[in-house]
Amino acid sequence: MGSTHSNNLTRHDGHVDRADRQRLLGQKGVTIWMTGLSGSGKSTIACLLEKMLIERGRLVYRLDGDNLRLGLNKNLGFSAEDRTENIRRVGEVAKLFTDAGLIVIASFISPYRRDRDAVRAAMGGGDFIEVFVNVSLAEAEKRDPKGLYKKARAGQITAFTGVDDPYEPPEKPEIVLDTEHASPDQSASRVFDFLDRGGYLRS
Ligand code: ADX
Repeated sequence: MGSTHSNNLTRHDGHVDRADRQRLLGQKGVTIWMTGLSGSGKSTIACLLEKMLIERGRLVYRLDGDNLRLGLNKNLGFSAEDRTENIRRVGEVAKLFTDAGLIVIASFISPYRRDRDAVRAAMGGGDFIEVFVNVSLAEAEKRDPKGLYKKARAGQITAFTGVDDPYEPPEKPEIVLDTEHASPDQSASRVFDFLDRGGYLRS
């Protein structure tokens, strides 16, 4: 590895730690990782959950695929390599925000199991809650909120997840949301209850 890479570095701890920040905020840092097809409802549920948590007086921050691809990840496309790098970077951001004591809601297609598992492995036990936002391809395609499935079927977008690119569902997610049969509000409430019961909403 060349000299521009991570050689000769020493971690430097300050005088304040995560427990101090969590006490200050009255909550526990955690990352809620929502994975699923485009059009599954990830962003809709994330926004509702964010609102519920703010109304409860909790500090939450949303990381969303489309949004981060406009900034931090604007140099990445949709090849398998770029998706892996997208998730790696976002995972590192989520880890930092979790250490800051925030409740992070990350919504990314994150189609590869190994990429999601790598984020989980990098985070502390209980810090990563995987939420499978489950919908059939037929239903996602029927919703097609951004008109992207139509474009993918017409060959105007290639490597579109579910059409001509893979999606690997989680094997052991903490939560499965069935967005074909539950409303976005019901799905957001389920995640909220999981956090509440798990003690994340107090320090
Ligand atoms: S991921 O696969 O790397 O996790 P991410 O969640 O960041 O994807 O971004 C997905 C969003 O990018 C979709 O919601 C859609 O709006 C847009 N998009 C554009 N091209 C593609 C594509 N080929 N496959 C999937 N999503 C795409």
